[in-house]
Amino acid sequence: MNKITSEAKQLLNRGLDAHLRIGVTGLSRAGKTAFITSFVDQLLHTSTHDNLPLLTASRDGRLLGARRVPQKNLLTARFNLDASYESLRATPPQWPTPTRDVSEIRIAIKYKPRSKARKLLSRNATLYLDLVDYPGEWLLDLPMLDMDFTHWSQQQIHRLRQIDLPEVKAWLERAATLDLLAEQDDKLINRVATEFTQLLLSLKSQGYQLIQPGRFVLPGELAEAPVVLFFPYVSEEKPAKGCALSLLVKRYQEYQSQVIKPFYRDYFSSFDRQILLVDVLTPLNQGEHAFCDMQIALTEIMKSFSYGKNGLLRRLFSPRTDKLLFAATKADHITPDQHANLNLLLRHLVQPIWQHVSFESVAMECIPFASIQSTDTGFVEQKSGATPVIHGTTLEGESVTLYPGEVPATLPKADFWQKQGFDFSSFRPKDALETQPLPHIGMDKVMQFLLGDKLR
Ligand SMILES: Nc1nc2c(ncn2[C@@H]2O[C@H](COP(=O)(O)OP(=O)(O)OP(=O)(O)O)[C@@H](O)[C@H]2O)c(=O)[nH]1
Ligand SMILES: [Mg+2]
Repeated sequence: MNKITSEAKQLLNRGLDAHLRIGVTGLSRAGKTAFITSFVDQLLHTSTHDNLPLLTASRDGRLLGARRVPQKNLLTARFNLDASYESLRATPPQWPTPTRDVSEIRIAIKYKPRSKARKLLSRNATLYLDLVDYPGEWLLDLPMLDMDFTHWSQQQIHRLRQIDLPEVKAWLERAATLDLLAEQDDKLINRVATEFTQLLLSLKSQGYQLIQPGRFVLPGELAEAPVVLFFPYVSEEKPAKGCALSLLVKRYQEYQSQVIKPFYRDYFSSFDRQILLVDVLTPLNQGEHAFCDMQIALTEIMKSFSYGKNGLLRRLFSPRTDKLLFAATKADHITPDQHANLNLLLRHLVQPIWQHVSFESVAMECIPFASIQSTDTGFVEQKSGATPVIHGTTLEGESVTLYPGEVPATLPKADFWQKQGFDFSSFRPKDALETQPLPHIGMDKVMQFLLGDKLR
């Protein structure tokens, strides 16, 4: 009894355990908005539906209900749940529109505690949950904190030279004609920087994910500010005061101190837990260049999670994340027999971080799932026996039944790309009723990992 009372006292004093701040990230179109919408929707319905059997508190009937409450952080935009619902409940249903900035939503979850200590305090307990949606692209900027302008420029130009596209060549040739040591004019810099941003946007639209600086393509409120108007430029000589190159260097340094650092300080280091959403299937379908690029971008992103004692992040800020989930999204695009392969492939992709980085008691897991299931699964009889299929409505409104193919269980080799055996279509969400929770695959497993222990 004494032990329980002292635990109860601790809980009272800490009070903190009743709050959980979860960072939701992923590259563009990874499925963050769909995820947060479904996460909240599942919680709002859990007292009336058996929609989360793998979330222990829900299975045990201890979740009493959930509701949206005003967020604490007044400086961040509110996650627009109503807009998402509006799209999903439109006729025909549509996916929510792309988002470009940080936003958050707070949910209060009321539950019956199982832990004796908590029961002593109260019969019902409340967990306040903040879900913060932020673009994974912003994590790609972390390595820039460790590089000066010259080093960064060398690396960028080297990277760009490896991309075989006419627009990249044209920009590199143009940049090579500039003499920024002689030039004083900031108009020229602004013009070339705008062209550089256009180039990054064009790369992004062609499936390239490794875009740096990340804010150039997702500037949020910084659009057109001088701090996002610079570009890589290599010079043998040191710039004299007042020349155009010194201006570039200054803007780069401002970007480091006024854009990258505040993001890590104000957001990243405040997350208790993080989920990194990875859309493995779209690049798998787009081909080798898209897949390799996603793999490199993911490796860069994961550097943000390597808190190791001497890691850059640990030195600058002290992140407090104790759980990190890698989740393969949109698993409703493949047949259930391929989910295990999708998970294995994700494991291979995140291997560099899993293996080499000391996580200092950060628990990790990989899960394949679908936030909003837009297909049904079944079998069709063929001569060779029953073949698993998925059935859904394409974005163009066509009803299709197909076997999308096998997901490779390891990183695909050259022969996979030659065969290109993967047939991926985008599906429209199913009709959604207000009274029913959104259909999902494995959201309960995701939730159990992220907050199951906080609902005991
Ligand atoms: N079938 C299926 N498609 C999904 C799912 N989640 C997301 N999608 C698809 O992926 C697209 C992008 O999803 P979003 O949730 O908007 O992705 P995001 O990460 O918020 O994208 P940005 O805000 O643009 O960075 C959607 O428009 C859907 O086409 C899912 O669970 N199932
Ligand atoms: Mg979004």
